[in-house]
Amino acid sequence: TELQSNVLGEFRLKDYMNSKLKRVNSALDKAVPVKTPKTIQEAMRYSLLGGGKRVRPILCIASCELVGGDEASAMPIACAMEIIHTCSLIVDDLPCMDNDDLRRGNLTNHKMFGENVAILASAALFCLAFEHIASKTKNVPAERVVQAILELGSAIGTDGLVAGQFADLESEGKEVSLEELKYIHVHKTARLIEVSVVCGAIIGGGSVSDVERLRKYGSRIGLLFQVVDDILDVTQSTAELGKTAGKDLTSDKATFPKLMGIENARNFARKLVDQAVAELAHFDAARADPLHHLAHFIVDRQN
Ligand code: GRG
Repeated sequence: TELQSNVLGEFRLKDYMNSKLKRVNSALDKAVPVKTPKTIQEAMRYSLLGGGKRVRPILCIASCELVGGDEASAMPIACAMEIIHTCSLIVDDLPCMDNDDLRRGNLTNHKMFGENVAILASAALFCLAFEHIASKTKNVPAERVVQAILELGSAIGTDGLVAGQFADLESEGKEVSLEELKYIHVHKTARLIEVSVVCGAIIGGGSVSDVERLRKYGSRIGLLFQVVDDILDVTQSTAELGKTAGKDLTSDKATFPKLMGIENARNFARKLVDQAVAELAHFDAARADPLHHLAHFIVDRQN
């Protein structure tokens, strides 16, 4: 396995991520079989299987393995993270929200299937996520599964994703403070990443203190993810200036570089990655390699 080769030699994140990605994609493919109503199933599959880095499921599995669990136990809930993520992207792209035509280089779900189908596909994906955890998780004590479902539910509702999206909507056209911007992204982006790590640790049988350390790790890399996204928006739109100007230059959306300056945003990103990695110091170093490198992957990524 990836961990064994890691103990023997140098850890290769690319190989690790690619092998996890393949198995996550194959599990996701099986999670939504083509059946009736065909249009809804097709719309669900269209958004779920149309690319994406699969960062959340990979983090979930890596966290489970860090505390001694195995990939198979975490796979159903790891898939649920990607299913919920996809569902939130479909909603976020709708005309009544961000009104986007493109997602992951393809037409958005409502552009492809119409708004009515997109909403139904999103609702169906949402239900599927929980059904999938309950029906497909094997050889894990039921208390762990229930605890993980509780964590997931509370991370995406009014204490999580929905709260972040709502704060984002309400901030439109207004001056946003750094505190408000953090609130938006802690809820909108960080909580799903955090809960992916937390649920992996719970399913894998991590102790309470392991879970809490990994929760901190997850919250830092979750926020880091958005800070880096904002930095990439600036650097990539500057690089592409003249071709297709990036979002950051064409909208007055608040971003970390805008509110704190690009250098401070970079420093903030470094601070978050350091804080995240510090939480891993309590674990066996070789076992923590995947999460260690994943944190650096998030800060170094180019898309
Ligand atoms: C219906 C669950 C649900 C929520 C409703 C719409 C909404 C509330 C929340 C939207 C949250 C949102 C769109 C957050 C942005 C998250 C984000 C950073 C997306 C980009 O993630 P990547 O880079 O994308 O992981 P890929 O394409 O690689 O998956």
